[in-house]
Amino acid sequence: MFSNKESFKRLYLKKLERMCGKKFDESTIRDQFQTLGSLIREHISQDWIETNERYRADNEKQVYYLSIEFLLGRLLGSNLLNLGIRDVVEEGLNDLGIDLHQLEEMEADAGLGNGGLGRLAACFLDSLASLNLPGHGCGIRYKHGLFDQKIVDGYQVELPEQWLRHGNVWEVRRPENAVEVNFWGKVESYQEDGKWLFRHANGEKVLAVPYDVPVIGYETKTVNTLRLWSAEPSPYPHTKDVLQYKRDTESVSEFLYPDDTHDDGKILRLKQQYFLVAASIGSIVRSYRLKNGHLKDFHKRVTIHINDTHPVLAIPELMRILLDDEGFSWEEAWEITSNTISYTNHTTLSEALEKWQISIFQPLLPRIYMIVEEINERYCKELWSKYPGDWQRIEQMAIIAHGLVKMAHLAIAGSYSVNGVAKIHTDILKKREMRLFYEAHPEKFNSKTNGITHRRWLIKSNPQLTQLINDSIGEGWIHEPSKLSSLKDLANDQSFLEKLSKVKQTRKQILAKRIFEQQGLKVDTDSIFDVQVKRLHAYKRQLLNVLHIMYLYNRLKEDSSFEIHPRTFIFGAKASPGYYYAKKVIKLINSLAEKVNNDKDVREQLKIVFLENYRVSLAEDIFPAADVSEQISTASKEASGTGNMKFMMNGAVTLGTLDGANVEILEEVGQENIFIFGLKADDVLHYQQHGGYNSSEYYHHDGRIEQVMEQLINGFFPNVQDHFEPIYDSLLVQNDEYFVLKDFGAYAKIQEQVNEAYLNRTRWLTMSANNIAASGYFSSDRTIAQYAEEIWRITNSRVKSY
Ligand code: 26V
Repeated sequence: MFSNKESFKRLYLKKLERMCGKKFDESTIRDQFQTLGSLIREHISQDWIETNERYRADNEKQVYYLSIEFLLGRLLGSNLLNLGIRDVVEEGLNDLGIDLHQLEEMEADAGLGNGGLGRLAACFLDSLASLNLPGHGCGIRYKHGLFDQKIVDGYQVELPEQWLRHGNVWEVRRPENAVEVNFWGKVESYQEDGKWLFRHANGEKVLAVPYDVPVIGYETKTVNTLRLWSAEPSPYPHTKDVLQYKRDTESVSEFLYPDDTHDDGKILRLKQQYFLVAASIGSIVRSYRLKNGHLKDFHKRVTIHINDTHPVLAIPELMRILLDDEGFSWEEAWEITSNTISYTNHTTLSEALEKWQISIFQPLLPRIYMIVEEINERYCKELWSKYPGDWQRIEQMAIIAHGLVKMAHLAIAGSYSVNGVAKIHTDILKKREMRLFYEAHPEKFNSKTNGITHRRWLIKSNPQLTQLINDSIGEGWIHEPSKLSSLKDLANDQSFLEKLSKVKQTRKQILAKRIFEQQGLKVDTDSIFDVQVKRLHAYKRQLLNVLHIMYLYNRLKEDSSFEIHPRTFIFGAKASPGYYYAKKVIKLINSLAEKVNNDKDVREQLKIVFLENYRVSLAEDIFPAADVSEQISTASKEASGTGNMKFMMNGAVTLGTLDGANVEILEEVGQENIFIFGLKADDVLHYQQHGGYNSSEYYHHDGRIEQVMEQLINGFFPNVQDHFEPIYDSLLVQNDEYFVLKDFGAYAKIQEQVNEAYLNRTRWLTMSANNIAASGYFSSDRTIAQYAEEIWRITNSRVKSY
């Protein structure tokens, strides 16, 4: 069908008429997009069926990746790329007068995630399929993804996201595979063959209906599945108020929760977590049973990975099935379960570690709670025999304590592997947050540094750079990203550097055009594009960046001898709707942008852009255009970061603290190709434990800091007088929890070095080339190969390549 453009055109036109019921001349761009999407889905259906048949026939071990978020973005471009049919399609469409880029713009982002955690899950799916590994995603088909952000008068306004408005061309609804999920009700005990058994009775039933999305591997016949569950009313509702029941059930998969909110007490969030788990495990067990009859060897053929603690109820749910439905003893069930589940931790921030009040948990999930209680009791007993008399330690490690169920403790107790997402992150877990658990089960702990799929984040999003790399070192790096290291030999080759510079310039122009179209702002593509895009959070310290820009502004205004290379500071960030402080920082960035961009004294040198509605599809235009990658979190707080890797792969130079994966970026690229500054993780941990930091000293002893701090409250921002007092207070009254003022001096100094390095054009381009050359390690193919070998113990099955 896609072997040559003539046959593609013929089939495309036929499909369009059949699907849309109109002649091509009358079709809209949306019709044309839908037609292309369904044609591709049909095209891969044979491989999809065969992949599933192969997995069934071979009966090899499978991994199921359970995640409350999958931040997929758009799929048309990456599917065309992975299928190797982009050129044929583009040319065929051109003949018909259709611009493929325009069609791509028709696709809504599948924004079923908040940020790093959800995007990591999406990258992992791409790598699993591309490495021909039997791995499937299980998630929730939220009706509304992460909110759309509008900036009105400098403030963030949230609008409900509507990605399903025009349907989703990639999904296949499979009502025949629906699973019933029970909430509320009570536990009944009964006797059978002299044995006491339990069952969940009078539950409120929610029907989980799967929508399957094909996950297409790169240049391979493997097509894996992402199964997204949608909540619907059961056809037999056992209730009088049917309308209310319908609303209640559908609300379970209606909205993605924005993170950074304190979820404690939000019953709907717990419902979502159990819904995902019960539906996924139900369907995994069903298909396993069909094939194998009994579940005795379940853990030998199935491994279930939980992405953070959100799906941790997989542990008691699997126990419930094994005990109540399959009749295993507790010991047998525990042996199977604890050898099936593996767990990744994604944060050390204590406020982000999930805990649920028993008063919420128990009535909603009575049988599951009973099982968690039993797990807790046995776990505490086991600890007691390991640490006799050390009740303080056991109290700290208990799964249930002080009226709370601690989800991370359950995850560690019930899994065979616990991993952090970067070396430094895993070290901090072992040393601090999870020290007692590491002491008790050192064999479970391991580290898997995150990665990103180079297919989306380089080949698809930056075809210009891809072409240059191919022309320079061949195409071997595409299947083996570590081969990007060959570019090192060209990092001092003037003609290569010239071409690299041209690519960057082209990409800056593309972004500049978008900025102009979106916000009517002209930016200078000869200026340094200095970019910070990520969720807005105090620990990520967008504020440090802003205060430094204020300082530059002051210097430029006051000191006529002060010169810098022109800079465009670009921000993109969503703040959680209830996160007061983060929203203030967004307003501050926009207020500063208005001031700076309209000041004719500085606007040649400084420009600030806040890009509205940061999301995957926008990110694909941002990373390729960046010169400087801002990764300035308070050391120890950012578990890994993955944006840092996307920037690096596109030739931006990192300006960062020794935090998360920045540490490994430094190791890979070498210190002459990165700008590192500020407090180290150990310093931060030391201050947190022993005190000794007084932010007001920095305020009083550094004139630059005093000036910018005063400007937050003295009318410098004329229309928003006093609005930034909360920020001022967080830095002074609350003693600057994230060490912004402490790191200010070091940050300003390293920014001077960035400026200087950029002035030496060859030096800068060499740094940029070295970053691309060293980025292969951060391909998620490497990460997934490590998970497959060291945690899941799965291998790639026999497979045909194209
Ligand atoms: C959640 C919450 C909820 C309560 C209030 C504060 C707070 C702060 C952060 C979070 C997010 C936790 C999970 C998460 O998204 N972690 C991110 O995972 C990425 C993939 O591993 C990693 O690159 C990021 O560094 C990490 O923040």
